[in-house]
Amino acid sequence: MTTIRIKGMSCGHCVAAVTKVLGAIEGIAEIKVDLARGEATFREEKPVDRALIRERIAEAGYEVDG
Ligand SMILES: [Cu+2]
Repeated sequence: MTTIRIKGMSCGHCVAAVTKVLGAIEGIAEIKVDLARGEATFREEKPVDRALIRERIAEAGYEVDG
């Protein structure tokens, strides 16, 4: 599993939005977003470009940290 830190999530709506964004990226599966930890964990069915993840998360109004 892969874990990334995401800044800017503050409620269940944010969790749903981030989950949806990640779910729309080909190769990402089994997404779990932890609001309290500010983290998203998922399985990569194939290598996924980190820059793409960063870009899509930013488009939704959040920031991948690190
Ligand atoms: Cu929110």
